[in-house]
Amino acid sequence: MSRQALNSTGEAPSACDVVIVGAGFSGLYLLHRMRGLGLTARVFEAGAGVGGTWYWNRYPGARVDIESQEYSYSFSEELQDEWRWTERYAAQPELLDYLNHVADRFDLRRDIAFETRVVSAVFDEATAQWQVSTDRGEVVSARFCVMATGCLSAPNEPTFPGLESFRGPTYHTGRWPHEPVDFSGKRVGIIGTGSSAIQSMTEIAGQAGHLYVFQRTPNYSVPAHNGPIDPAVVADWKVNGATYRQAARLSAAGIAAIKPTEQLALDASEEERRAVYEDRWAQGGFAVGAAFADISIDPAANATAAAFVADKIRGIVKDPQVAELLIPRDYPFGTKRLCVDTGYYEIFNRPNVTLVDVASAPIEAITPTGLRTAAGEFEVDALIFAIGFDAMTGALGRIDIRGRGGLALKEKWADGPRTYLGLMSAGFPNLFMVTGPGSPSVLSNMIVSIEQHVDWITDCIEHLNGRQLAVMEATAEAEDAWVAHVNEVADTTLYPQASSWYLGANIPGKPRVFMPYVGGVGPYREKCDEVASRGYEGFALSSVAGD
Ligand code: N01
Repeated sequence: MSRQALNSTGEAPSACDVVIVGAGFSGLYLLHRMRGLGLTARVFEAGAGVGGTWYWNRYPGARVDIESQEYSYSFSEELQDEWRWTERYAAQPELLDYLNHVADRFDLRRDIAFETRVVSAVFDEATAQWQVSTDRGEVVSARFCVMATGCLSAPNEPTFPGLESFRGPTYHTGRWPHEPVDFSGKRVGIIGTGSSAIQSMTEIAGQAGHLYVFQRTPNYSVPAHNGPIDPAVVADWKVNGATYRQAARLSAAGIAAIKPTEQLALDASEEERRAVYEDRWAQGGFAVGAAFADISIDPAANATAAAFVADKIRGIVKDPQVAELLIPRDYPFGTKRLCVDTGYYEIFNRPNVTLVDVASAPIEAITPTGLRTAAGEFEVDALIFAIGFDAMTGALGRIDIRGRGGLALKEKWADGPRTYLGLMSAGFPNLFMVTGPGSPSVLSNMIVSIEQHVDWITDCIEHLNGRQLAVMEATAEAEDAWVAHVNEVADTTLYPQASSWYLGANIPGKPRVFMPYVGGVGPYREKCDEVASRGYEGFALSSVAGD
């Protein structure tokens, strides 16, 4: 039976071919591709502007940690030719300018409803339509629904006791205000030492009267060596950009600048190893993480990388006690997302920065004037929560998504996300996810993975339309096999050894399942292409809606 929802005005839902949730890198490109197929599409975006991650994460120091020219769309030659990046690693304002430029250049805004959050998406089996409802009371009926909701878009909300009693301003790095925040002369406390904290405190340390860094788990961080973009790189990309793009698509992490290696750390002598690590450290960014082929799989090899970075920390941080506190010990190198910084460890040599170990003396409460740990009181004027996100499944879980038989995606995923290729979940026909759990996503250059998914989804819809097929759905068998494969590959690596957000370990009660696919961007793409070339093997395609 059809259960048609109504708009808050009492009117029947408006209809379109595709509803897209989110107007970040994924949603914008999807809209462009859907229009290219001649389809009507509506995009719903919670923010007041386009940009997704780069709309929300406006904290000081926010910047990408993949080189700008690689962290940009490749689908349009003209776009690539006309856009000029100014820095090796673009900062948030420039990335947001870029995405606004894309929205204007491809005339995307007219199909985007801003400040509109999708609250539910319900599949009506009788008509094979998704009924998508927003917090503005609108209901839209669409054949396809694509979740372009991002992997790191649902903030981990602070729940510290006494939080509401704090008299000063509080900030979450993932929901930073639009107007500049002035910390001059202020005592600032920051909770967390992940990428967002590391980037922001590097800036804030220079402004605040005093910065207290509340660290529970130290993170490995490597230098970005950021600066104005090298004109030689720009010139090289003009000639070889297409080759680099293709290399990125076939690579492990979707990054052409990281040269693959077959060399094993344990086959190299101590001197050779050090030379390789030094060379990669000097290159900047993630290069160190891929210095040897066995770092992510062999504990002894991994320990050589960990020891190298520990030595670097000891060399930078003058106070030996602080240096030791900053050295990670509880998990293998690179198994929590590596941070890429601009002078992070150096801030601990400043007299106005104090590292507070909240692993040995946990945070007990937030007080009206600061924060109390088991070791004492810390008075601050402002508090920053750099405590991360409910990653990969958080944004999907905040929407009431219901598939066949009214099954809630959240219920289906109660023990961890289950998808086929990270693109669809059985029981949820015509619902696609961009960079969903079970795809390389957060272990890759997101833009390469986003383009791959959007292109695959576009080809798939074209395939269905060309054959008058109404419904497509992952089969339970294909999904089971894929989930098993994702786990199997993860278990060949050291990744599951860290209590990371990749595993959902940062959110109390979240099932511990390694969510991204660690098999590599290139092999994953091959698999997706193979599935498509075999008539979408593992998916059930049907021409009838049917109850
Ligand atoms: O979040 P995180 P993030 N008490 O989860 C701590 C991407 N990103 O926003 O490890 C005390 O990494 C927590 O401690 P612990 C990137 O993929 C990219 O920094 O749970 N501390 C940890 O230190 C990144 O990985 C870019 O013990 C608490 C921190 O908060 C991802 O986003 C820039 C706590 C959270 O770190 C997330 O990064 C920024 C508590 N109750 C982000 N709860 C670039 O591209 C949490 N913590 C450059």
